[in-house]
Amino acid sequence: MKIQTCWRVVKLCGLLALALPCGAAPPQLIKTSGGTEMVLIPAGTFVMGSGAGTEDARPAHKISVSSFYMDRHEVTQESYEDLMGVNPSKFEGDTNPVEQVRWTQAVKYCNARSRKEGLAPCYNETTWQCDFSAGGYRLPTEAEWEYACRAGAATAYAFGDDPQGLGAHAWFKDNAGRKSHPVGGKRSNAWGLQDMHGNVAEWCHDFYAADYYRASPAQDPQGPAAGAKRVVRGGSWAGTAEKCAAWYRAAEAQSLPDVCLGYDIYGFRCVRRASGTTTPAATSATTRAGGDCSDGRALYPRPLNTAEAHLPRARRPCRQSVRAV
Ligand SMILES: [Ca+2]
Repeated sequence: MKIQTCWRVVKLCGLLALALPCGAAPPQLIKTSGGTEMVLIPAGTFVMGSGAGTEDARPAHKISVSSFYMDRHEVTQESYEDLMGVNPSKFEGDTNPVEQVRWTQAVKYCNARSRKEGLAPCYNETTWQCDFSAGGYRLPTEAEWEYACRAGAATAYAFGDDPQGLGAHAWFKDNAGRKSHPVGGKRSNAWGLQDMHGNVAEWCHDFYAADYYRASPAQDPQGPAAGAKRVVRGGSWAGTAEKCAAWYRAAEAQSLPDVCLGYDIYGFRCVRRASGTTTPAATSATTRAGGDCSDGRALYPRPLNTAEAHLPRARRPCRQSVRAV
């Protein structure tokens, strides 16, 4: 079901109100000048973690999050290669999520995407410090990620508690066939985000600490000041149903040198702040459709034919086939 159709149905049924903070407007879908779909996540308060979860997911605690924009999908291999010039992925496919990316590579992509769109980069690429006041792209905080994954749900998954429903919403161990899949192939959550559960596990900004929830700030927590690992969320094509739960916490060293140690399950998506900013670089897909294709590979159609797919990306044909959203 198309997202706009889905949201229309949800609004008609009056169910969206259950997934939104009181009085909040329905999430808005935009398209950046670089061609990426993002959802404006409304500010709100939710219960993070799980009292029935693993030790590091306890205690469940109330967190407030400011509004922000989040990529509707995991960053694709095409998007990553267009900006970074390489595709490190094991499971190749333009619309598959990029994987085998370290945390440090993910934040460099965030900065590159910011520069391309004329936004102030968030990350210092020497110290890896993040300027949260900058207008550019960054990785979501762990709290932002879980808030967006839940999309108003207090259950283990965005759709409920029963893992039997996970197959319709996620690529995970039971249905993925030991590989990643093109983004957006499973059902959206109530806010229009896809693959938050499964496909590739997603790097978050935060350092990981097992006991962080015991003393977390209640407003926009940004994780511990230091740590040995970074948070990874959502489970992956290799993960069990439990590891795909909204509350489940995983962590990995930000720059392990050996890609054989599991990086083919790690990808990411970007966010950028919404409060105090306009939406520069955001143009509607309706405007983009039929444009001159002068500024982005994202306008390329899928799939390319065999001959086109073997051309270097810069030489692939430019066609106007983007569907308005
Ligand atoms: Ca994911």
